Amino acid sequence: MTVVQFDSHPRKSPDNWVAPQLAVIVPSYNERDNVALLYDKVTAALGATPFEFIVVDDNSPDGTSEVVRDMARRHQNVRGIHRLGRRGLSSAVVEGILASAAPYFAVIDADLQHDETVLPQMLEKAIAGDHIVVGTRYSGEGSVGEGLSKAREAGSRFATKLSSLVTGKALSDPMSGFFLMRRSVFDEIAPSLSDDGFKILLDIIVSAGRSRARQGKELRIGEVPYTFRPRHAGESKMSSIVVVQFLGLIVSKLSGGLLPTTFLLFALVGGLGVVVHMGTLWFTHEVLNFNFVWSQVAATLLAMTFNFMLNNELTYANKKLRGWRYLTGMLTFYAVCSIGALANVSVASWIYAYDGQFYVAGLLGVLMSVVFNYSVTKVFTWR
Ligand SMILES: Nc1nc2c(ncn2[C@@H]2O[C@H](COP(=O)(O)OP(=O)(O)O)[C@@H](O)[C@H]2O)c(=O)[nH]1
Ligand SMILES: [Mg+2]
Repeated sequence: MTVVQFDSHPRKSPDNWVAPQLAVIVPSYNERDNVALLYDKVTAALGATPFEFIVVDDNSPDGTSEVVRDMARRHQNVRGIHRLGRRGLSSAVVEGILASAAPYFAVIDADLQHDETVLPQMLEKAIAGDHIVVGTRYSGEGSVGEGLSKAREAGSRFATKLSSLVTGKALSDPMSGFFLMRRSVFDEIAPSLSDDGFKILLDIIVSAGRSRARQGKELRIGEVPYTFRPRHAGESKMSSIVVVQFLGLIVSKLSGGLLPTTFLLFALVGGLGVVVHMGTLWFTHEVLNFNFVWSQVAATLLAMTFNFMLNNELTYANKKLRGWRYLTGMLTFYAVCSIGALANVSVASWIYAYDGQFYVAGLLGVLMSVVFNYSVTKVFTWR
């Protein structure tokens, strides 16, 4: 009988296995030159605390996942989650947390902007009773340091004010991407987190606050200041699109989650589409002297195309269609919007016959088609 040789270096039985106390979750996109360095720094910072290191990479073109696999061959506490066909910071973080096993987890950026040496202090605070411990860039000794440009610093302060509005807590840095928390608290709220966007902490604080309030308990949040560093290698993925998505998240949370962020962005894009439509109509009809029907056709086509492209970039940035699917997506979008327009006209006429006020009927018709277009394209276009 032949014995199958799996490996030239047979594995030892895991007698010396120590369960991790902390899971370090690292979302990454094009961070090839940062992840290994971060691992070494975290290892040094955590000393004897057993931890697992989970990198969630969205198929970075620079090959971050290969680097992570190589690290995992050399260190038993490293694992990579390699996601295909998906993009997005929040969903990456959620997936990494759910794949971990430790009773506490920390989320830290791969680019070395967050100071890993405060991790033990954050863990101590969580063990002592805080539900969430936030690494903060502003209060106490922490400062923005050299990490943010002036414009981003101002934007960040404004966002901080806005967020205290939705969280109802005076936190110094709710925009932080650096935090540590108890896994059990996260599990309570995981299903209610929105998986699009860049600002997962804000979402967690709002959801955990509500969940604990329902149980008549308080959410205890601790803060540990640190100096924000400049990014090590590579580029930032933060963009103006992220800012608009963030404002969408704020309004969505103010509505108690009733209006999803994607719906708000979809409606915003629709509003801009009306402007494009009226502009084109004016230009083709008044300037080019097309007859009204052709002007209206041109305006409708242009506005739908504009809406499709903008929704693909902004509303569904995490599910962006490309290549062949971009074309089929555009066709389904046209089809759905045409039915939406019919629904709009019939609902509006029906209400008009009943109520007789043109603006009430007109607005309800528009609302009807926005809700229709949103719900149907969510299923058929951006699946
Ligand atoms: N998995 C994943 N990670 C991301 C994505 N976008 C950003 N990241 C990671 O999230 C962290 C923060 O992003 P960064 O671009 O540095 O944002 P900034 O610090 O606000 O400029 C970094 O570790 C990025 O690699 C994404 O779409 N998917
Ligand atoms: Mg960064």
